[in-house]
Parts: sequence; structure tokens; C-alpha cells
Amino acid sequence: MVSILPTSSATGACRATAPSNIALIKYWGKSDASLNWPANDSLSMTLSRAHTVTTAKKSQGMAAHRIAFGTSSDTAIPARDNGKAQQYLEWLRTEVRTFGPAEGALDILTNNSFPSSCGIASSASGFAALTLAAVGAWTGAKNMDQLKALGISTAHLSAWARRGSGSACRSIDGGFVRWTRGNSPEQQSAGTIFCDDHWQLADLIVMIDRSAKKVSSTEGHARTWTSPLMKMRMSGLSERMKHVLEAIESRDLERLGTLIETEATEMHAVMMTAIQRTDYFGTPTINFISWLRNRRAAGNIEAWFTLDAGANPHLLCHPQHVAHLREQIIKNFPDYKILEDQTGGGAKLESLEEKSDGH
Ligand code: 2P0
Repeated sequence: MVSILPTSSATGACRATAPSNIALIKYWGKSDASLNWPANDSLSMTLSRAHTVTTAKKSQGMAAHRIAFGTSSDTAIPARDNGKAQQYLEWLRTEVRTFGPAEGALDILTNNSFPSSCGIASSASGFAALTLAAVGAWTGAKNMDQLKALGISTAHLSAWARRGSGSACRSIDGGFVRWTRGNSPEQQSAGTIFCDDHWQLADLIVMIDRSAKKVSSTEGHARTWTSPLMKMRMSGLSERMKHVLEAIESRDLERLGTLIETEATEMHAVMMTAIQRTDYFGTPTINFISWLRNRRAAGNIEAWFTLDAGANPHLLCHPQHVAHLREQIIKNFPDYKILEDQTGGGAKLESLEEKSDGH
């Protein structure tokens, strides 16, 4: 098997696997940009297949952390322009030190199971996996239980991951995760509100455009405040959250679907009416959504869409309807690749020390 360890010596090496998530109520707009404190509560479904795997080990004699992309140290591509991750790791180290020593630069290798920057939250799973791997390598904890024994809970990991990228705080716990804003940055928190076995939903991600988005999410969050629609959006979100929670609790997909389509459309309407107008999708996505809605109105399809800051719709449906939906999409849009996913569990940490020979 191919080695996935950062280098040949595996001392303290660990592997973190963190899921991506799809927001059903969006985090869009920050009350404090430096702290990634959100303007509103958001809610996401954790994905089962789309994830980031990050390995980390402490390395002697390195001045800065080394970060590379890939599945093997032999073929990994060193990360360029990784100042944000370096800064984040130094900030994280000071947090971890309140629980014990966190010494040494880290040798890090990371890989996504999906294409990044195109409507699947790569910064969410990326910063969640980076956080967990770094904390694992510094503390020597071999799994989540050992972290807990050191006093480091999933709430700590989530709050730390959020500082790297806001949506990453929803990629530590699994199932349906609510990120609560609180009345101050210290009071914000994210955690499971319904487990993945409460309701298994399929998510078909339709790859209409694989190119990287032109306006980063961080920039999009800032622009959103210039939209005249933002005030209206903020005033209605707690009511929508209440209805979304009820729909998930009662496993009512038609109700949930109607709500998440309004939510996604509203978020994009805000972006399209910002002073620096931002269109994250174009005619192909509009045509696809129209087709979906027409088919649904005709009773041919039972699926509802949401869209992140990108052009690729996520279609939520019951698992037993996946085959029919996939067939219909392939027949009508043969050029679009489909990534199939479903509700999944939370992040995991494992030690690679004993396994180094076998990888
Ligand atoms: C979300 N998105 O709730 C929303 C919906 C995209 C659309 O959170 O600046 O990459 O790193 O905190 O987390 C994407 O924003 O932004 C995002 P930063 P992030 O998933």
C-alpha cells in the first residue's frame, strides 16, 4: 500500500478524518470577521463521503509547519501561499497549551475526497481535519476518547476549527448540526441536534461547474452587508430555523425541501443585490433548477435543492429515490458528473504509530 505518512518516521503521527457539511440554513454574513462570529444561527447536514483526511506529526528541526496536499509524501504537492494555515496553527498551539505542552513544528499532509472550491465545503472539512490532526499530534492523543480524557471536548475542537473557517465548526460533530450564534463570540457553539441515524437523507451533488469560485466565501461574507435585502433576511431567519428543525424532527422532506430552496435562493439574492454584485452561478444552474422544479411539479421527481457559494446544486432526497433521480439527471444532463452522498457521522482521530509499516 502507498504510504500516507508525512515522512518515513511516524513518531506521534496521527490521522484525522473530518466530514464536509451542506448548510440547510446558511452562515452568510459575520458579526465579527476576525473571530468568524456569525450574524445568524446556521444548520447543516454532515456528509458521509465528502471528507478531508489529514495526517500530522511533530517534526524536529523544522522552523515552520510544513503542509502538503496529497495522499502520499512521495507525490504530495507542497502548499503554496499557506500563511493563513500557518497563522492558524500558531494560534491553535497557544490554545492547546492551556491543556498541556504543544511543542514542535508539524509535518502535515492533507487530501480531500472531492474537488475543492466548487460548492462542496472544502474549508469546512479542511480546517476541521487540520485542527483535529494538529491537536492529536501535539497532545499525543490516539483517539477522541483520549482527547476527552485530556479535557479537550468536541466543543473545544469545534470552537477552534471555527477560527480557521467558520463553517468548519459544523464539521466536528455529525448528523444535523446547529451552529448557535449566542449573544457574544464566547457564547457561540456548534453541535449535533439530530444524530445521523435519526434521518438518513441522500445528497446528490450535481457538478455543473468544476472551476474555482471567483469570489472567496470570506469576501462574500463581507459584501453581503451592502445588500438592501440583508435586513429582511436577518429578520426572518429565526422563524425559518424553527420550521427547519420541526421538519427534520418529523422527517418531513417536502416541508424541509421547500424551506431549504427558499433559504438558498434568498442567500444568493442577497449576493446578487450587494453593491459589488456576486453571482455564484449562471444560466446552466438556473436551467437545471427549472428542470428539477418542473419535474417535481409533474410528480416525476421527489428532490429539493440547496446551493452553497458555488454553481453546483445539492439535491436532497430519500435514499430509495436516488436511482431514479440519478437516471433522470444522466438522461437529461449527460455532461454533469454526480457525486452521491448521504447523512454522515462526525470527525475521527486515530494514531498511525503502530500502523506505519502497514501503510
Ligand atoms: C455555509 N458557506 O453555511 C455557507 C453557505 C457558503 C455558503 O460558510 O470566511 O468558508 O472561512 O468563515 O466558512 C462558506 O464560508 O467562510 C460558508 P470563512 P466559510 O456553509
